[in-house]
Amino acid sequence: MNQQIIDLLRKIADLLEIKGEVIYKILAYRKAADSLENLGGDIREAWRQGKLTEVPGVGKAIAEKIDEWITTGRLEFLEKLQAEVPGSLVELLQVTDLGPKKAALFWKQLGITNLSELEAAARAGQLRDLPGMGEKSESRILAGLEALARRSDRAPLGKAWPFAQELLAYLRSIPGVQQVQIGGSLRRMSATVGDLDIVAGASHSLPVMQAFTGHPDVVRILGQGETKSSVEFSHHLSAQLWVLPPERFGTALQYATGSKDHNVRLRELALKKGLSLSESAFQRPDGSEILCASEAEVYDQLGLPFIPPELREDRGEVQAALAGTLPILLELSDIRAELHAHTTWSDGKLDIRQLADAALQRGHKALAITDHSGSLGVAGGLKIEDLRAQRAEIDAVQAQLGDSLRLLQGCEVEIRADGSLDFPDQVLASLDIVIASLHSSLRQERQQVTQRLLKAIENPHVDIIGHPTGRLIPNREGADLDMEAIFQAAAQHQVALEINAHPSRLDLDDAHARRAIQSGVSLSINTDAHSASDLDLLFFGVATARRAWSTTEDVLNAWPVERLLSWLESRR
Ligand code: DGT
Ligand code: CA
Ligand code: ZN
Repeated sequence: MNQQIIDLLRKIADLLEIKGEVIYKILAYRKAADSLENLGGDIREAWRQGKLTEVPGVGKAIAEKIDEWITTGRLEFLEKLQAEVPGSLVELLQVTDLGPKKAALFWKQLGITNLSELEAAARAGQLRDLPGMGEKSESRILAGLEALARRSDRAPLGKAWPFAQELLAYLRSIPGVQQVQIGGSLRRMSATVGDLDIVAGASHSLPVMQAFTGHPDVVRILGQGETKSSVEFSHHLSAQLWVLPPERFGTALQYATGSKDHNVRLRELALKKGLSLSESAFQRPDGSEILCASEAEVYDQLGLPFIPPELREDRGEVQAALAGTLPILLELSDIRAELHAHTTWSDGKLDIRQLADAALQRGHKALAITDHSGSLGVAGGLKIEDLRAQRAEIDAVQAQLGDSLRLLQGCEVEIRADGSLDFPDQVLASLDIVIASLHSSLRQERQQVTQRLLKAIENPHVDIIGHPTGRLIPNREGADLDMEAIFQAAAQHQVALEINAHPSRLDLDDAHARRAIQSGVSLSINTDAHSASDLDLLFFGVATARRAWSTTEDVLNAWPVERLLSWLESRR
């Protein structure tokens, strides 16, 4: 329900924008959608209590529309709007770099209303002659369409995770359910997930299955059985639920967590011990069973220590477990510092004091204020002249905070298209920490964009490279970088590479982060916070680092703060 209302408001905003409506109206819908998304509670409940207009950004007009939609299941305003602007046009906005202006152009000039018509027109070479287009932008659109097809229906972790939590809470509330856990790629914390896999332990499966298939967001039942059912939800996510007796919960959860390749390894090990392994039990040749109520018992039965789900990708974890060389993985509570965060000095929502309070609340011991440098127009970046006043403010807040939190003055300095940095060296030298990031010209040739990043790594003032590839999940691939060259240079110059924890980035990804570690590069896991709640995204970054076999030693901001500070000091 929440998601449907949020999607509805976003759709209105997109259609208004394609229509060419004044910007403040469009932003009003987006703001309301964001704010409802952050509400944390049930929108229908707020509606029932007549409290919708108390949600920031939800005015009378929008509250009335939500009311009409909940009460009647329809929205006249949207129907009228779709009579003017075809609703299917919003599909086009999923294509990377295709905004509402272009969508409007294609529609008005060529009558394109959906993705397949867009693809046909692009293939026929009809887009290149439109105003503001060209052969290059036409082929970019084709590439975007291909990327979109490739990603198929995989949901980003940041979308699947909160929905799965809702679903787990729902299932836990069903009488007779003793345990419920998420499995599958979501439990392994993959950056995107194909579907949700959930395992419940209950003596009677029928009531649990009925509650599952009867969930209010279910639009289709894909399969229904005694131990397994699967459904599709309104926002394109599907889920399967296994229900087994509690004494078999361990094997079921292990099976459903996967990955498939990891499970194949475990079954091989079981066979060597003369056992077969399935989701319901180990079986001896005589047909008798060994039941496992917990997952740890499954691993124990195979003579293995518990293998954390994030490692279960058949990337050497079973061999390491057998050899007793599994890494002691980094944990969320090991992170002591946020090294990438924005304030009102650029595009952040909080001032320095507010951000510091939010970091303190989350147990951080150090916080770097890293606002954007000036050239990144959209982000309202810092001018060189601003840095002195910002330093004074940081000093003043530091005096208020005392020893509780160490503040650092930093900057997220833009790597320009030619590889030079936005601030001159003597300015960078005055800062406590420097993150260099690419935000534009990501589609340069491999050699050119790699050189750009290498040049930034070689700058003696740069400490961290922010979101190194610039990918955006689900639909913008990162820059075409020679990653091995980047890892070598970063190791040589002792520049850390970021795992940007925002679920739309997770950049470096798990595979790159693992290669980085193997190459002797330090990582920095940062949220790139623009608000207080962004600081909580750290969880996704830590999960990605765990998938990369990361220990505390590999991560700057998991070091004791004194060590981090002396590392920074030694580089100035
Ligand atoms: P996804 O949904 O594409 O992001 O990836 P997973 O890993 O969640 O895979 P999914 O949903 O197809 O299956 C869930 C789990 O079920 C998987 O992680 C392991 C188990 N599984 C599925 N098919 C097989 C199979 O053929 N053999 C074995 N051993 N396990 C399987
Ligand atoms: Ca799955
Ligand atoms: Zn940033």
